[in-house]
Amino acid sequence: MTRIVTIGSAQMGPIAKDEGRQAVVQRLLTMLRQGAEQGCDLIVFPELTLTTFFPRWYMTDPAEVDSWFETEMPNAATQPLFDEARKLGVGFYLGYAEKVTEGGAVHHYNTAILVEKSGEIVGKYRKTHLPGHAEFEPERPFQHLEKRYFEPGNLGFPVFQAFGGVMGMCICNDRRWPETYRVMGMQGVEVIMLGYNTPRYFAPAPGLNHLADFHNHLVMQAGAYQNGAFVIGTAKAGVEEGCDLIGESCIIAPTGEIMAQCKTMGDELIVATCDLDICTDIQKNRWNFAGNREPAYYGAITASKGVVSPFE
Ligand code: CDT
Repeated sequence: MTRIVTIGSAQMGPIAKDEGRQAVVQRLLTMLRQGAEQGCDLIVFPELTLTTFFPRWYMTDPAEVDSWFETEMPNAATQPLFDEARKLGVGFYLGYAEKVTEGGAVHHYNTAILVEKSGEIVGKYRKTHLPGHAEFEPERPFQHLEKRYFEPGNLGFPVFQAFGGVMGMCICNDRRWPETYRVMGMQGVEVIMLGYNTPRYFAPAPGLNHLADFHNHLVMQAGAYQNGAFVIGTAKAGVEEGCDLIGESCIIAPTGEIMAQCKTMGDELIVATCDLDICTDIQKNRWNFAGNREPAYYGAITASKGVVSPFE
């Protein structure tokens, strides 16, 4: 029996600061329906899909900060997306800002969920590698305050049995870290979904700006090949509230090859037919982790957070 999953990457153009969640959900519904027409089983939406990328603004009023977060999912604004998914039989990955009370304390996470064709939530991931800074930095043309508004995720990198395969998620900056892919690779992941909001201007090292698109694909293609998994990368693209976000959303095969790529900087759906048995072939016959890895020598990866020089 073949394991074919038809997957869409639903890139979004900019979301204005005053664009309400209901209007955004209408845009998502349009692409969900396009996906159904093109035979999609699953559609991947971007990071923080429901609003503009609010961490670019410094806020001190907790109520204002909380206005960007969802306290339940689905909720009134997103219920139509879940209803349409069930009606059409098309699942989705959705990124959003999550406010939750757990263990008697309030937490804020940059979260993604996986929703099956039934409309049920079958997986949740909370962003681990938070980029940016926690305090106002006046020298920046725009802020990137993810370290102020979110805690690092507390779920690790779980994988889920869904859509006939082994599914994993990460979010934006996570894609730059090889550990993200490998921890899922060690669980036999077959499809890694990720949404991103990537400003073309990187304040800490602007000399890298002209390579932003290259680095985007470089890390995702490497992660796909090295773990024998499909990687679906979905951008929020274009000039959003004056901030230029890269696009080039894509669907990458377990060989590392790009199967489909967005051509615009707006709302655009790309689709690829993904044969999950290609993952099995590459995982078993190219890599065979059990036969070839040497974990006794990998301890430095988890022993410390930063570099430990053997020369000091
Ligand atoms: N959203 C997100 O994680 N963006 C980062 C860029 C952060 S620049 C401070 C990324 O890796 O694309």
